[in-house]
Amino acid sequence: MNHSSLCGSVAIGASKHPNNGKNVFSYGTAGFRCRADILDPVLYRLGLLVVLRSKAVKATVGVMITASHNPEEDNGVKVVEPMGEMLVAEWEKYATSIANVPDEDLGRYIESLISDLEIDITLPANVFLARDTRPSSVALAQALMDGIQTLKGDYIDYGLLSTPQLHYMVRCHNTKGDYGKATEQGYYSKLSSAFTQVRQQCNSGQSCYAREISVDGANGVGALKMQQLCQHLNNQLKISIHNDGTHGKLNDRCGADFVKVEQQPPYGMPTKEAGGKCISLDGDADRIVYYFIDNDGVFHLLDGDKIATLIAGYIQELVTASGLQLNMGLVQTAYANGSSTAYASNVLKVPVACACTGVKHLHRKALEFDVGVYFEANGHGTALFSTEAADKISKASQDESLPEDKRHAAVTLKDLRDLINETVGDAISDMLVVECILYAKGWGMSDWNAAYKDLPNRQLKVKVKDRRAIQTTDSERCATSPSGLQDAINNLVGNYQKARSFVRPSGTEDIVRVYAEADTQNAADSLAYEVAAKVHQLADGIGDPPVKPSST
Ligand code: NG1
Ligand code: ZN
Repeated sequence: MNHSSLCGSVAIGASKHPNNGKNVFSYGTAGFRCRADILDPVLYRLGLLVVLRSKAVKATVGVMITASHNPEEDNGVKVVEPMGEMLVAEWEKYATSIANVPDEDLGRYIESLISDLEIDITLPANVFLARDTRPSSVALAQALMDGIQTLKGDYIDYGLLSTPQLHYMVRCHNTKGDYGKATEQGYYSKLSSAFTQVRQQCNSGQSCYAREISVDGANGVGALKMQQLCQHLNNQLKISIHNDGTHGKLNDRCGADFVKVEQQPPYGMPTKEAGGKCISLDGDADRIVYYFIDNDGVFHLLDGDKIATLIAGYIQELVTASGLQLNMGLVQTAYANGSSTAYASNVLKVPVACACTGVKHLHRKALEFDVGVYFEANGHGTALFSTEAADKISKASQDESLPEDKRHAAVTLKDLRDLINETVGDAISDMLVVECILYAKGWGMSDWNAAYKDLPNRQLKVKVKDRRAIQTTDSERCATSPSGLQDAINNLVGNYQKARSFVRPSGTEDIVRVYAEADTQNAADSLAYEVAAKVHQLADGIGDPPVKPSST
C-alpha cells in the first residue's frame, strides 16, 4: 500500500466510523471500556492498529470485545499479544493516541507509526477476534473488521468466546499447535482430557467431596461455554447452570463481581440448600468465585484469595513430593485479605509477592518464579510455569529411574499444567483445577473454607475532582500524595486491631477506591469511612463527605 492509497482508504473508512472528538478515550488496565454507544470509532481505529501490531511482531494477535463485569450497556475492547498476554505498555499509548486523533489526521498518524516503529508494511497481518454476548458487540466487531480490512489484514472472527478462550486460540496458533488446537473443540478436549487424567491420579477415596455444582453464568458468554464444556466431562461433574442469559440481563445482580462486592449470593440461584457448592462467573468468564450457605444459613464466600491459596498449596505439595527443585511464589495485590497472605507465608510456606492492581502486573510478577500462582481477590488469576520448570516436570514424569511416588507427583504436575490456562485467568479452567484439588483432598466446601478465616473488610468509592491527585507507591499500599494523607491513614489504622487500609485511584472508573480490614466488620466499616472522609477532605472530594450509615 503506497502513501496516497493508505491515506485514501483510511479517510474513506474513517468517514464511516467518524470520531466526533467529544469523548476522550484511554487504553487502561482493562483496555478501552466505556458506554457502548460511543465506541464505534475506537473499534475501527483499533482494527487499523492491530494490523500494525501483527506486522510488528510478525505473528497473529487477538482482539476481544467485552466489558467483562460492567453493566450490559457498556462495552470495551482488549488486545491480545501473540503468546496470549495483555498488550505491551508501549502500544497501550499508541492505542490511546489512535483512538483520539482527529479523523483528518488519522492516515498521517498511521504513517508516522509505520515509519517511527520501522514496520515492514509488506508483511502479512493476521488477527483473531471474538466477542461477548452484549447486543452492542456485533456492530463493534464489524467496525473492528472494517479497520482490519482497510489495511488489508487477514482475520478470523470466532464469534462468541470467553476472553480466556480467545487468549488460548491466539497462543495455540502462534505456537503452531504446541499449546493445543486453536478451535473451541480443541479447547474443551484439552481441558477435559487433562481433567480426567488429574482426577484419575489423585483420587483420595475420601468422602466429603461433592461433584454437584450450581453455576451462576452472569447471563453471559460463560453460561454458554460452560454448557459446551459439560458435554465433554462424561458426568464427572454434575453442573446446573443458572443465569444462563435466557431471561436476565448481563451482570444484573449476578456474576462474580456482584457476589464479591456485595458479599451475598446472586439473584436467580438456588443457594438455599445448605452446603451446596455454588460458583459465579463474570460477564466474559475470566473471573470465578465459589460460595455456599452453611447449616446456620450463613453465606461464605471463597474468593480469589481462597482459590489462590488452594492452588498454590496443592502445587507446593506436588513439587515437594516430586523432589524437584522449583521456586514457587504466590502473587497477590493489596486487596488480598490479610489472613490469606499470612496463611500462604506462615502455613503453606509459599513466598508471597505483591503487585499493582490489574492482571498484567500480577502476570509479569508471577513470571519471576519457576511456578508462579497469581490471583486478584475478585477471582481473576491463574498459574504460570517457566519453560525450565515445564521441562523439568516433563522429564521427571517420564523418568523410570525415579521412585514411583516421585514420578507420580511429576505426572500429576504435568497434567495439572495442561488443565491450567496459562495465558490469562480463566473461570472454566480455574473451576476444573479447584475441583481436582477438592477431589484429591476429599474436601467439601466447609473443609476448604476452614483453611483460614477472612478478616472482615470493606471497600468504598470516593468521588473527587481529579483522581490523579492520589499517587501511590509500594504496590499501591502507601499514598505519596496528597501530602498528609498517608500519615492520616496510619493514625486511623492505629486505632483498630489487626487493621490495614489503603487508597488508590481506580483504573476503570472515575473514583478513588478505599480498602480497609480489621478484626470486626464494624471496625472495618468505621475505618473505611474514616479513611474515605480523609480522602474527600484532602483530595477535593465531590459532594458530601462519606459518613458511615448508622446501620453498618
Ligand atoms: P480498578 O477499577 O482499577 O480498581 C478493577 C478491579 C481490578 C481489575 C480491573 C479490570 C478491584 C478492586 N479492581 O480495577 O482488580 O479486575 O477492574 O477489570 O477489584
Ligand atoms: Zn472479566
